[in-house]
Amino acid sequence: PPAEVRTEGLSLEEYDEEQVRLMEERCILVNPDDVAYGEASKKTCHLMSNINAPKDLLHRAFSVFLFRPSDGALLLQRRADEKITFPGMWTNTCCSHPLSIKGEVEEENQIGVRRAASRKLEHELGVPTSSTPPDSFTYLTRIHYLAPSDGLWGEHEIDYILFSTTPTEHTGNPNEVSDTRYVTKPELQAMFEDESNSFTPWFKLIARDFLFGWWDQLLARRNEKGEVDAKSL
Ligand code: DMA
Ligand code: MN
Repeated sequence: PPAEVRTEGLSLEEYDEEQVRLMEERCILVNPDDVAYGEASKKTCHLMSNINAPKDLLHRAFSVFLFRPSDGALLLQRRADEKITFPGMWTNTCCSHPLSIKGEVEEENQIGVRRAASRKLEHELGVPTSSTPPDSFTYLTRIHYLAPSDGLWGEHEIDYILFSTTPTEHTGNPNEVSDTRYVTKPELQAMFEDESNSFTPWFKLIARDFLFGWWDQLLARRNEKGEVDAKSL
């Protein structure tokens, strides 16, 4: 195999070619206070051998929750089987990383993370970036979590949680997403109770600790037409 897939003594030749290519993206390394101090490849950042002590590698990420404005249903995606980490699992609308590139390393008003969210909503779900300008996202909080995927791979992130109620259409990029579904709160509860579904660990964590409370507030603040607006949070 070519040299670039043999780095760190690990062959990626068994994996999807496009997903292997994306492993060369440059993520932003941060300390537990989210102070950026460098960059490393997506591959380096997601190997458990680098996440575990003593390396303790931690990087910056975001999780978008897109709600349909007309009724407040949440758009879920199922990760493609091609994904190297957490394949085939149901999760929130879109997750990824701000990259160590001009524009996405900027921190004021979470602008870099907002730009990355807009970029990836288009890449994964075909949402035009024109419908997701940076100020269309409501930043709620950031969480620090660690979750192994399969022993070799995992996540260790400071994850910025963004809500959006921007009106939009979507289509799944099949290399990223194998299914999408709008769910109401009770429909999501029922999905969680059905043991045949698998969910990403960060989605389960965010749902348990934050999502349902904020979703209640979103629905409680509907306007006279019954529409939800993430800016009301
Ligand atoms: C990484 O998501 C970000 C979080 C919050 C888990 P991902 O694995 O979907 O990233 P990407 O789409 O860049 O592969
Ligand atoms: Mn990550």
